[in-house]
Amino acid sequence: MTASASISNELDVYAIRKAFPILERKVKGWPLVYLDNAATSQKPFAVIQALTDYYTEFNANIHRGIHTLAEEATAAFESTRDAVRRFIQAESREEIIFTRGTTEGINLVAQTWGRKNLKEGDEIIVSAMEHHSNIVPWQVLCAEKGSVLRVIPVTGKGELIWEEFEKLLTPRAKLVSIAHISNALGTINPVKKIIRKAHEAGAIVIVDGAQSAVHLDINVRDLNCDFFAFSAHKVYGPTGVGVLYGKMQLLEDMPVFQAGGEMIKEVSFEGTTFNELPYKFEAGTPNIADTIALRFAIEFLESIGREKIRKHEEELLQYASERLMEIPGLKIIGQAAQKASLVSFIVENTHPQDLGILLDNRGIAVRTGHHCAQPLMKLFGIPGTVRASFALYNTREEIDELIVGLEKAVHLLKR
Ligand code: 7TS
Repeated sequence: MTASASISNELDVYAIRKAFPILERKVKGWPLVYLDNAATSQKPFAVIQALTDYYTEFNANIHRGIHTLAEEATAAFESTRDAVRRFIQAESREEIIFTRGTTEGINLVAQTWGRKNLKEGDEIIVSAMEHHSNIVPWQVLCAEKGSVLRVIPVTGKGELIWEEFEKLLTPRAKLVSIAHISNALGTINPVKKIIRKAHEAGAIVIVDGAQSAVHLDINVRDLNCDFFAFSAHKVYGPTGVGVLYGKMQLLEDMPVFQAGGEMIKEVSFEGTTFNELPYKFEAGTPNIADTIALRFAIEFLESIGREKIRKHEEELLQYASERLMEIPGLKIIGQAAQKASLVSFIVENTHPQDLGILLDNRGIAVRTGHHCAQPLMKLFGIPGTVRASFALYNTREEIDELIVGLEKAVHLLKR
């Protein structure tokens, strides 16, 4: 590949690729073409090195030790909180709660804010394009509290039906939990507008930012969301750590989530007082190494610049969408006007899984299946799709490889 083939004058994708050691590897004799970034992104060397540095140089438990290693580990851990605050433009570091990921963040809100504030007959609004982790925690809560789950329908293009959303905003609606970007369709939902409308109706809003934190410049203050959850592993960081942002007042009024060490101020058998924010929600020894490494992922993104990345990913999306249409019988599922850089598709008379296996035989990694969005697949009347999702290190040539792989796979399957 040559630098002149770069699709963007601004982002040097070939230089960026060098920061990701895994992109050097071969799969089944072919150079890896990694197009499963919506599931998890690959990690730059700086993130991998941060993990090694922690374990080789200052592994210690945090917050309680007075020795040097404990102080160094605590400082590194807490510096990630500052980096996250900056990354999502929250007002204060106390509003940044470390979790295991988006799923845990949503469950935390359901089990604390939800348990305290919802009662029988109250309504929770989600959309038809949610990931299971933004459906099931609410179903569990509804079963416990007698609350009701309402669903905003989507159009054939994969956009929310705004009038239906407005109709759902009755005085019974207490909470809206919505994906910023659909992992199955790529739709970017108008969350700022949704938040404004929901607030007018007296409901709070949780934004599931699992897919958006990596693609969009997030400003929780501008969005005015009440909660925002995302996972480190989808923003070039490690697995096993995530973030829940919550507005200070809401977090302060919420009961505790898990109980144990760290989240207490003082314990006695007569009664226990709880720690301040954010520690009130961080019981037990956290995932220290991965949290420390998350800062390096954020700094990596910041060093390149969000705008450059957005432009590059947009070009990839446009190029992939155009080229995919060359495949006879291919249909793109999700044609929203505002889309992130992923394409879900089906090809007539072929099964997504067969296509995925044949692509893997050429080193091309895509996701196939229902993408943890079974209700959405049912709505479209399909068992699943093939999903190619792009990251800042993907190239136009890789999309060409995908097209060749698909042409060959379709030819083989239709024979
Ligand atoms: N919400 C959305 C919109 C997601 O895409 C995902 C993960 C989650 C929540 C859950 O995130 P986790 O980090 O807690 O697991 N999405 C995907 C995917 O599309 N393929 O694999 C995981």
